[in-house]
Amino acid sequence: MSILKQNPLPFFINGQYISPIGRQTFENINPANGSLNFNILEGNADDIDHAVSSARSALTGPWSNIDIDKRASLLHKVADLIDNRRDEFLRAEILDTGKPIKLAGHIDIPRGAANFRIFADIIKSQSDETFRMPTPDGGEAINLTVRKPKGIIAVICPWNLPLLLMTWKVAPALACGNTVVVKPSEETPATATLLGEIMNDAGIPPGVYNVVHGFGPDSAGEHLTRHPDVDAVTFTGETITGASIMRSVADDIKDVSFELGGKNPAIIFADADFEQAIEGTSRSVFANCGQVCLSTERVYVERPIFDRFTEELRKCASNLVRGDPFTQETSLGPLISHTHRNKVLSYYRRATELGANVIVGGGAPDMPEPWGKGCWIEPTLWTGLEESSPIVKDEIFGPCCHLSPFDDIDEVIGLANDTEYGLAATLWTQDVKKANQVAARIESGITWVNCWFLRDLRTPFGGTKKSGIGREGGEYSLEFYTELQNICLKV
Ligand code: NAD
Ligand code: 6OD
Repeated sequence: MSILKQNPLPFFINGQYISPIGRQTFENINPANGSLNFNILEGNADDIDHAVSSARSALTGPWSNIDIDKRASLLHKVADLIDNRRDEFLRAEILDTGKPIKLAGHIDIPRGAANFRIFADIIKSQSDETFRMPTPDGGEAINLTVRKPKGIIAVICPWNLPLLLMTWKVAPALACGNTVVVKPSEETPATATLLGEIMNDAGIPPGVYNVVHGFGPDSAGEHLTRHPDVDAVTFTGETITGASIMRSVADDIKDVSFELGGKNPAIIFADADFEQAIEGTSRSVFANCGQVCLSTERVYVERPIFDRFTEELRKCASNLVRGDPFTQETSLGPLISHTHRNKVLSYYRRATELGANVIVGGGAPDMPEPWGKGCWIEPTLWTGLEESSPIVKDEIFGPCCHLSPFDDIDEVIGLANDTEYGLAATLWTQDVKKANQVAARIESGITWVNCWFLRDLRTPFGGTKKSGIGREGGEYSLEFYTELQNICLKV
């Protein structure tokens, strides 16, 4: 029987699925049709303690005895096993999120496996640094700078790209010799749970990878970040949650890596390849129903092409196909939950109250059965709002954006940067010199030119301002997942 059929959904601790007696449970629904996916066990402080002590035993025991070559080959095995069970992971991710199979099959699951391969290869290519220096007595000393595992890493994950974003933290953590306790989002527990079986089948020692379910405040998430034996916390989620986690770790001075929210601008210059700019902007606004931290929510279009661009983007929104996430034709899934839909709809209503021109959408569609109880929403475009309006300032995390015209470069750079976030930006122009000059002045962790969501896994990823702390990706992940030690040998 698949572990995902176990009711309630268990934790994975010390290499075993466990269901402690007396825990509360909570429900998780399929956002496409509102049906019950799972009852899930909610972890308490004892469960976190159990997971952390298992992680500590593995860290100081079997995992520390496995050399880098063997570690890397185990991680390759994990990747291969995810590939072998691709359809199971795909189904689990789609039931949890409602995202279209075209997207999950192309991005989420393959990238989840690829994360293990890339970090396995990176760790094998690392070497320690040495610095020779003279000593006062005429001799010599050798400084050996080595990377050591940081210890037990708490991995707190969001629901929008569950496997992809979790493995992007778990893979480098394990590659560097750490052990992890993962707290998946309460909305998307499935793939993290399934990964436990893969870890066992790959031969990863018990306790290296642990999963405890639950919520954030006063639940598994907060117990984990506050646990005194956790060495560092890597978190992807909302900025306000990041602030709260920062307070939780303050007393123990734990290291944090934060990937937080965004309010990402796209700038469309009149000299852009129009078709490409429309296609790319449409994807960046509507992919994953706008629930990507890198989604575009503010579009600035050079005035001569503003009306035409707005009209073509409207057509793209109108052509999106809602429906069964398991069919290839579906291009727009539901939002993750009714709670999130209520939040997005409150922004839709606010936009109208503030006098926005609603170019398309603005509400929730009537869906035919069996989708009637799902969390569906209309893709929505607005124009005409003040830059200071909450629609233009707040991260909405839905399939929507506001479009404004601009007249010159300094003006649009000012508008793009006028946000408390700084995660991503997208420029569309055929003038390479202009692209280069504008990109350098944009305050964001990543700026795409004539593309979107294209990222070599070896590159650094992260945000400026309230979009995050630190960079993860490729060798940059080693900064967070290892502790540098300098050993000075007088020879
Ligand atoms: P969220 O902050 O609500 O929750 C994320 C995780 O944190 C969940 O597992 C939740 O249970 C846990 N959590 C909540 N409060 C906690 C607390 N006090 N202590 C410990 N854990 C706690 O985020 P979400 O709604 O799941 O995800 C959407 C958000 O994530 C958006 O803001 C989006 O921009 C952001 N995001 C950012 C990136 C990035 O790379 N920058 C990537 C994906 C998502
Ligand atoms: O896959 C990636 O490169 C990445 N950083 C994805 C982030 C998605 C945020 O929602």
